[in-house]
Amino acid sequence: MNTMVYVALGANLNEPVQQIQDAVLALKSLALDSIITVSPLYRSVPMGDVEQPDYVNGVAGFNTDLSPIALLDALQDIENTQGRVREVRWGPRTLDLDILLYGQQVIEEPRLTIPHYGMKQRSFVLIPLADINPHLILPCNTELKSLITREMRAELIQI
Ligand code: ROI
Repeated sequence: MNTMVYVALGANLNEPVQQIQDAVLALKSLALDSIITVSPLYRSVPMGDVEQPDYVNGVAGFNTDLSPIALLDALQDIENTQGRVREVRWGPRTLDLDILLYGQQVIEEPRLTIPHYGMKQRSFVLIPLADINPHLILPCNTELKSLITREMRAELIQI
C-alpha cells in the first residue's frame, strides 16, 4: 500500500544546508519511483531554552510503501549515517528527520506519535508543509493553512 508521507527536516550543526541536501538524496531511496517534493528551506530561531545556532528547516513529501515503523527506522538510519549523536534534549543536531503525517493515520505508539505532537505550533513545520501542499487537511480535520499566523510567517527567513 502506498501512503503519502510528510517528513520535517531540521539541522543546525556542520553545514546545515548541506546536511539537509544530503538527507533529501537519502530520502529519495525511500520514495516510490524516487520522487519527492521538497519545500523551500528556511532559517529559523531555535525553539526551546537551549542556546544553539539557528536552524535550517524544510519539509519533504513523498509516497512510500514502508510501514510507519519501517519509515521511522529508515529515517533514524539516515540521521545516524549523517553523524547524529543523541545528546542534549532539545539541543543542537546535525540532522533531525521527523514524520509529520502518514496519510491520514493517527498513530500513538511508544516510539511514534503521528501527527507529530508539536507540529501545529511550529512555524518551521507548518509553513514549508503548506508550501508543498497548500490545501492539506490534517487528520483532525483542521485546515493546515488556518494554523498559520502572521507572527509565524515573520519568524522564518527563506534561504
Ligand atoms: N527549533 C527550530 N527552529 N527548528 C528545529 O528544527 C528545532 N528542532 C528541535 C528543537 C530543539 C525543539 N528546536 C528547534 O528539536
